[in-house]
Amino acid sequence: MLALLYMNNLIFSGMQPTGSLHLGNYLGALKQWVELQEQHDSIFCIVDYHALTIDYSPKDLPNRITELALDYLSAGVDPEKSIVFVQSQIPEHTELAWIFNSITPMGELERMTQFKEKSEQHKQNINAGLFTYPILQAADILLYKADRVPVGEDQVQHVELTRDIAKKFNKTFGKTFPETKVILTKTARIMSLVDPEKKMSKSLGEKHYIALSDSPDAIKKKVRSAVTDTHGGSKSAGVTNLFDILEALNGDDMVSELKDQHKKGKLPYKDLKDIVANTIISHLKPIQERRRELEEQREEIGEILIEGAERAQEIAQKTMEEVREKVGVR
Ligand code: AQP
Repeated sequence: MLALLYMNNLIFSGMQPTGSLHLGNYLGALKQWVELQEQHDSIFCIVDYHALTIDYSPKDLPNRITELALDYLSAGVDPEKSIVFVQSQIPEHTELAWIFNSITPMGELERMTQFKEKSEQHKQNINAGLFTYPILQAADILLYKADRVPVGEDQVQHVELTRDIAKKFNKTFGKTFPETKVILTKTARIMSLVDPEKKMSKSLGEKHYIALSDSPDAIKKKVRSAVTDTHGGSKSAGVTNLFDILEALNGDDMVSELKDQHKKGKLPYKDLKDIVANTIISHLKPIQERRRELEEQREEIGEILIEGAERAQEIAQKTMEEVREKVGVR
């Protein structure tokens, strides 16, 4: 159990409960969370307030939160080793976000690529929350004084902003927060199977991603239809993506041999795709089995999240006492 002390080399990360997780979420973030928790104190959050910034169903949200918790645990996040909790259970997240709102220049937020992309995708609902999303994210991270944030490449800009906010706060009010850094995997950006110039993403549609819950047949079908020779060049973005997926799941050795065969023209795309599909299937099998077991114990998921929130709030309250004092709102 955590004492009322900040932890060294603390890891913090989170995901939104916005639907089923895909291979990009897994290889960019979740897989490394599971590895990192063995060496570091770790906090993994379900960031439900972030999910309110795009159209969603209030009726479905509680179930989505449970589903995401199931995804975390079945992938190997261990609540005995890490704190797992739901963001909205701890009001200090939004309290700190408000304070950060008041020190973050509008111009910094206007530069954020995710805001530009999401504004394009959700033209009917460009709300202020979507704009200030990275400030809430900075509050999520800094509330726990986290040193490292394991995320995919698309989130690097937000973590850089978190660092800028920490520096600005420290300069204005005195040293309080660490200058948090990102931890990326070697393949921090998994691309869409159909449009390999874009990152694998739920909102592109089902054919673009492998869901962690996809059946072996669905995986084979999706990988077989993956785009390969888009530019007719020696190695297209689609082929690179298939090798990246293999490397992330299987390590370097096997992949360098296959790359060699590919270079020599001895690896037909059909064979490469079969290897990729089978590798994904065998990697996801134990995760899917574990998920089926955990689905039988849904009430325990609620208890894990309550206990996680209690542990997280001890730290959050301590930070906010310090922050309130420093900004003069005691
Ligand atoms: N394609 C990707 N490659 C590597 N990492 C990725 N992540 C997301 N896509 C890729 C990482 O997954 C974590 C989850 O972040 P999120 O909850 O904010 O989900 P998201 O990025 O919004 O996921 P989608 O599929 O892209 O959702 P939509 O389409 O709804 O916007 C983060 O660490 C992220 O970097």
